[in-house]
Amino acid sequence: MNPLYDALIAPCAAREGGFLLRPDGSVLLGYGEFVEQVGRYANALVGLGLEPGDRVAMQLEKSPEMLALVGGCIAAGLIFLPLNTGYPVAELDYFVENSGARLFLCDPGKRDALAALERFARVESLGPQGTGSFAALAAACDTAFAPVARGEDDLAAFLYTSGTTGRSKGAMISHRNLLSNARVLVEFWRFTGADVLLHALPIFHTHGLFVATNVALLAGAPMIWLEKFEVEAVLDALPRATTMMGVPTFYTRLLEDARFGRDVAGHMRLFISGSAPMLEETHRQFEARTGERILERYGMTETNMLCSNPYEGERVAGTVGPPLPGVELKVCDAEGVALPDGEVGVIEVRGENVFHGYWQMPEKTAAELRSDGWFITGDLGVIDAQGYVSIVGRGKDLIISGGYNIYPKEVEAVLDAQAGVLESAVVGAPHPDFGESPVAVIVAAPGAEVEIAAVRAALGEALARFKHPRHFDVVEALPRNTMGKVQKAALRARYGEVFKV
Ligand code: MLC
Ligand code: AMP
Repeated sequence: MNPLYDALIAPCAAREGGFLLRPDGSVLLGYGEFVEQVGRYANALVGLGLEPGDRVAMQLEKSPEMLALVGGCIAAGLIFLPLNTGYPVAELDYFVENSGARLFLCDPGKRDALAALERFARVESLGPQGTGSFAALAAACDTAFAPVARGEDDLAAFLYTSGTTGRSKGAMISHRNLLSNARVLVEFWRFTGADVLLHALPIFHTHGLFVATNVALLAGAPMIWLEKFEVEAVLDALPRATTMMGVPTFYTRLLEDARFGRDVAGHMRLFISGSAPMLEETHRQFEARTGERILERYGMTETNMLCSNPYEGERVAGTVGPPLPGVELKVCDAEGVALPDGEVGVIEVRGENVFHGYWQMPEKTAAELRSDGWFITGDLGVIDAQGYVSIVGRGKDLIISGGYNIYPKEVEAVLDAQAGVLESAVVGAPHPDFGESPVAVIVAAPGAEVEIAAVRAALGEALARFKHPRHFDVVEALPRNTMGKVQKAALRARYGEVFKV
């Protein structure tokens, strides 16, 4: 038994036609080719001496090859660790070292620049169309591979997620976590082999990899495979799709294009949004323009999907719907005691979907995952009389930009280390395209001058581009309360309009 292989990959061998399609409907990768590629990659991974439970880190452009590599890891009983393509080497260092990965795979063009990672792991490259050193190894391998036996609670993936304090944490995700959630979603959202899913999300995160790809594989639904979200390509592909998943920025960008309307979208069975809050106004505009109601759902790296507006019942803008089948959810006080409906509190969740803790961080795990299985999400929510959940804020100090999470602490640490900076505070401000974007508020050291150009350059070395503040301000002092704590709410109010168009 290998739960994910048996449910997601093995059935592909009996499927006809294309698994990944180009926007014009032609086949990019057939189901049969996918299974063969998975087999080859699994043989190559084993050939490198990797053993069940070993970690394989990868920073790869979105490609059929990367999907097959994930499949190869599953088949070989390895734990895969996909990494955002925007991370510079300074961030990659940490992930590869912390995870104890034995193998790191990168794009062939980045191989030399990432040689420093050889301190921690073997480094191989994998590019499109059979390029890269790993592809060469795999080309010499057999396509037949007997999947390594795994139990439901064996780990399948680590996804790194930042925290309010300190470094990123590796969320340990098991076969059961992924499969139970995929099964629920296929049924809840009525996915079948007759669907064609438009896939324009990155595949290094929960949304694009687990929600979209696992659902498509389980349902036997092909995917129109776009390397990234681009309005032009999406408009091109929509007529051949039945469903699409996206972050709110996808939908606001589509609405900005006058060509987007009933003609291109009216035939769609389902549009799903998540990863960040969608404005009620966007829901309304979308319905007025297309006649379709976006189905909004709520999830997290640590838990996969938690809540969803209904497929058939009322989809209520501004809510994320009731908890999904199999997910227990309560809105609590700080001690985890459930509050009455209608009161705002911290959302806690429990179920087969909830992860196994943070890799080698027992204290952080204990602080967020209670011993009775309840996970403290850090999101603030309220449940209405119909059982619909609304996310009304975040207890955690998190900014979500275009569906990517940014923890201010990480950015502040880089800012504080710059010459002439005494201290800094980073807050999110509403942004018309990304939903939210970070603003850096900097206090100069006495007598010093802060050079914003130098600060930007330092950010470029240290952090992925999407985490960079898009507005900087140098001030005399940060607002503080009587306890000396920086009043971020006051800063959010002060900078609330900086990105308004
Ligand atoms: C790219 N950039 C971003 C950005 N994405 N900056 C801030 N926020 C983002 N999300 C940078 C680029 O590096 C570029 O830098 C500049 O912004 C403009 O790029 P762009 O061409 O406008 O961006 P684009 O490449 O089109 O990307 C925007 C996007 C993309 C929204 C299409 O970010 C995206 O696909 N987001 C989806 C994220 C996602 O899948 N999240 C799911 C997480 S799982 P420069 O140097 O040119 O200025 C999760 C759980 C759950 O949250 O519930 O699902
Ligand atoms: P991540 O850690 O990247 O998985 O991001 C998870 C976080 O995204 C959640 O804790 C929420 O704060 C947020 N999120 C996801 N979906 C929604 C949604 N539909 N509405 C509001 N916030 C969301």
